[in-house]
Amino acid sequence: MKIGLVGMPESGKSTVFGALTGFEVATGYEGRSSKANVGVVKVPDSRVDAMCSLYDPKKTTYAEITFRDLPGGREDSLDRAVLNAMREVDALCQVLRGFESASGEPPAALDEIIELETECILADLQIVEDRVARLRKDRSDPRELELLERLQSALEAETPLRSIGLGEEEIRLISGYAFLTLKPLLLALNVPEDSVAEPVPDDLTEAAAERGLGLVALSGPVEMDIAQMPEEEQSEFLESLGLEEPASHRFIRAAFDLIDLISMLTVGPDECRAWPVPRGTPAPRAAGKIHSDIERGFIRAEVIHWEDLLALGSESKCREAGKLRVEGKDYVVQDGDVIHFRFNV
Ligand SMILES: Nc1nc2c(ncn2[C@@H]2O[C@H](COP(=O)(O)OP(=O)(O)OP(=O)(O)O)[C@@H](O)[C@H]2O)c(=O)[nH]1
Ligand SMILES: [Mg+2]
Repeated sequence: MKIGLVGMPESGKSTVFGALTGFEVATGYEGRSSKANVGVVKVPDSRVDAMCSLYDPKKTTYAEITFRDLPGGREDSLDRAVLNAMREVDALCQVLRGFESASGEPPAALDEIIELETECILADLQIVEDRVARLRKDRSDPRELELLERLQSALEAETPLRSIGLGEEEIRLISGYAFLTLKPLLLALNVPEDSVAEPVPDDLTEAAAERGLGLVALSGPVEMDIAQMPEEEQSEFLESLGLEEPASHRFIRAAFDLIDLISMLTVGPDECRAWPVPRGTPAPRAAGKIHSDIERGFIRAEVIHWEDLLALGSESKCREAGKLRVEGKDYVVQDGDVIHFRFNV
């Protein structure tokens, strides 16, 4: 799953990318190359940590997501190459400049939200108009034409496609177009280091709520410092700020939630691990994430909710207490399920 960091030039995308990945990346003028940075990030998960406290496993594996730091484009707008790179990712995070720019411009995050939205709407509209014109001419697919005409009126009314309540089947039908305004979007306000503890301005909270978008505030440079501290120092530093965890952790989890994945857990003395699976996945297909043999020979899934396992302390205690469920092939895996799959080889 790939998530693209997008936004206006100099909004701090590369700085935020560095904070998330711990990579040293070029920022500012040096970062202005056309090459995109790519990095894999572990999704912090307190459920995995809790399982590790029970099993003390040799190995711990978290879910992962891939971030791409996309270039910002021209001085004041996004060019076509950037828009095309945005089409290739599964979800978008828009980094908003919350600090005064090098040339002394005050932050204008609300304008940035509206500008990116407008550019994405125009880009999608162009695709829809071209396709509608073609379908009207050759009359090959009346069903698609009808749907695209609906999309066209929404876009003409400046509504992003993610807000018009498309059904699953409709989304499948148009998936090939990779519409930008249909991609899940998360807003990340990159605030100055001295205002990390301040609340997000009301106009931004409202703009996010109106659009049904998530909004996380973080300071790229502060998060980068935290990411590079030794662990003990990290918790002391966070405590001194009155924070329980780095903002980057909240941001990564919010980004993970964007792509509609849930996590099932596997546990044992060898490994405790989170496995991302799409919401709604039946048990055998989820088992196939671990190994195709387990899917093929699937017999049953033994399922404990991670909180029950943590509270009771062992699988046998859960079994005694009736907290271990035996589920068949129609069972739909739930977020936080600890699962043992039984299978024939
Ligand atoms: N004061 C301050 N400066 C920041 C902050 N975040 C980034 N900067 C600076 O702003 C400039 C732009 O940051 P980048 O991370 O390169 O921004 P970008 O969005 O990747 O820029 P482009 O890729 O050129 O579009 C750099 O000089 C950063 O050091 C911040 O939170 N506070
Ligand atoms: Mg950059």
